[in-house]
Amino acid sequence: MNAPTQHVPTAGALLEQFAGEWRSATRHPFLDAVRSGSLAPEAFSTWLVQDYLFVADLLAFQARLLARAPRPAQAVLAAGLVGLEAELSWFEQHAARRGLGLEADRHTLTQDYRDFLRDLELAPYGAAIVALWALERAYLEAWRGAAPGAPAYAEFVEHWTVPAFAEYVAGLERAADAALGAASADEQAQVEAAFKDVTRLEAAFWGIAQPGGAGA
Ligand code: HMH
Repeated sequence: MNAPTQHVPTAGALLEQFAGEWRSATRHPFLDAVRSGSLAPEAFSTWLVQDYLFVADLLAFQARLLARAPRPAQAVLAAGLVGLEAELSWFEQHAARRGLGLEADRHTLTQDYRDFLRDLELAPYGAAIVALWALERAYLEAWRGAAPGAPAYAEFVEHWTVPAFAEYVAGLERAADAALGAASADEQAQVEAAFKDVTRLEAAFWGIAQPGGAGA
């Protein structure tokens, strides 16, 4: 009856614990320029090609994560994989329409993100599912902040803010919370490190089309 409330870590608590980092991951001059229309089309194209390469790497990461996920998390991860494959097709259609080639080399930042996802395959499942949730949630919040977007970019902003995407992110959060509830202190530390790494990588990625390449 008088037992102390046990502290169960949640994914949502990380957003407050690392509020400054989260802000950097979800607000950026690139997104402001998408909203206002001041973004040069070439800069958007550069970013778009690198994001396509990122999504291809994310698909590989998520396929391996699904293979080691606990039974209750399989549905959201499997649906997410189908969604990522469709997302690649969507990028390919838009690239064709813009006359863009997608066979570009990876930018240093895209390669860094790929290496991070590779390393997560050796980390505890909890750290990996929290990282996946965090990177999808950051993307959703970032694009919500750019809504509705200047006419040239509005269809992209809409695509990345649809309710189905928000529901997917909520499903990932449930899977992340389930993993956190069972995490040891050591795993919890790895979760926090992975979360912070995601915020750093997301923040840098928005600057990928800047002259000089934002941290490249
Ligand atoms: C950089 N983060 C980045 N790109 C994306 N497409 C997502 C997250 C969401 O899939």
